[in-house]
Amino acid sequence: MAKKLHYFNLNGLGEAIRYILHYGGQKFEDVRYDYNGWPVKSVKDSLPYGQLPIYEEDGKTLNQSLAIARYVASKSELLPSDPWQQALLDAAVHNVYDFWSKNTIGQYVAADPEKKATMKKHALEEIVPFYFSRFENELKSNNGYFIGKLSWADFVLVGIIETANLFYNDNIEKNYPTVSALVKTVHNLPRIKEYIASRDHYKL
Ligand SMILES: N[C@@H](CCC(=O)N[C@@H](CS)C(=O)NCC(=O)O)C(=O)O
Repeated sequence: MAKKLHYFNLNGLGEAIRYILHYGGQKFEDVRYDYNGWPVKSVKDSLPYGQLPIYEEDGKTLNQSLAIARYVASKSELLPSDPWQQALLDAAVHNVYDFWSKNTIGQYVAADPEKKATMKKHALEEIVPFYFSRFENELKSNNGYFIGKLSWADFVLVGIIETANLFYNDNIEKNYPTVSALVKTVHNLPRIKEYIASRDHYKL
């Protein structure tokens, strides 16, 4: 079964999918595009909605990072069978994406240094505390995970934290011990550890 993930040579919305595939021992081709050389017109024009990530399997194509992550999670034993637990995880990943969208990272990247500093301050002092105090409570009351055991939503949270840390050059989870512990747990999973040791050092 030929599987391919197309994304930038960055963590972004692709890293959780890579983690989930590696965690489940799913063989896939990790196709990466240079973020700074984007857009490559011929590639962009070939994408269903002009954006990455894209997942391919047996000639079929899927877009939308959360749909891809959820699908590959179902093959990596990271999606529970109980519909209520599935719904809790869907809510969790949307909460994580809501956090990320509040950061308006496209505007941040394009901003001058002064504006960048203001935006980063707002993110670290307003957006992160609002969401991370909630993530912290949710994880703390569920044995350190979103639903009491490792699931795809945990990977989505860790992927977004890494992305925010790359853009802000910070460690946004530092004041949230249960969130920090989850990041460490995920990084220490044997197949994830092996993948991290082999991957590029991401830079913007
Ligand atoms: N809702 C989509 C958003 C995808 C998205 O924003 N992709 C960005 C990278 S993170 C992209 O392809 N940017 C390049 C472009 O729009 O040309 C998803 O979750 O997959």
